[in-house]
Amino acid sequence: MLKQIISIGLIGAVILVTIALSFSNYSIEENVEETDLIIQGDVIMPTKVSRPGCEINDNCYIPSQIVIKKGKQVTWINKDSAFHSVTSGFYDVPSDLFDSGYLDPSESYTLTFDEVGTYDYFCTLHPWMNGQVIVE
Ligand SMILES: [Cu+2]
Repeated sequence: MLKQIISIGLIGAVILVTIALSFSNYSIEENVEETDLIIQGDVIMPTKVSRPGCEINDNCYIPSQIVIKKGKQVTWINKDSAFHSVTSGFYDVPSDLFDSGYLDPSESYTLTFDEVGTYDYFCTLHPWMNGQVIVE
């Protein structure tokens, strides 16, 4: 009888530890994803995005979505050999908030975002190039 109680207790403890571990693993994965999203840095226009295809994996701008705090800057860098732009809105519906003009290869463009919001942008030369800045 005592053995049964002990073994039931042990099984219960093993189940509890397993549940606790699976929860802790889950929260670690969540943290990694959040860290990936919160990037206080640059957005790159990589090579070959002047041809369609980058939109399939949403990497015409890398990262295509950047989350920053209010008042922070974002710097875009053109690492391609073609011209690109960072222009607010969508190709069909530009929003006139900002426009880098044509960025030469290796040229960069920096904006400061003082207002909370979601800012979509695109490249005026390549309609498939889309990105988003989220200001919190
Ligand atoms: Cu472009």
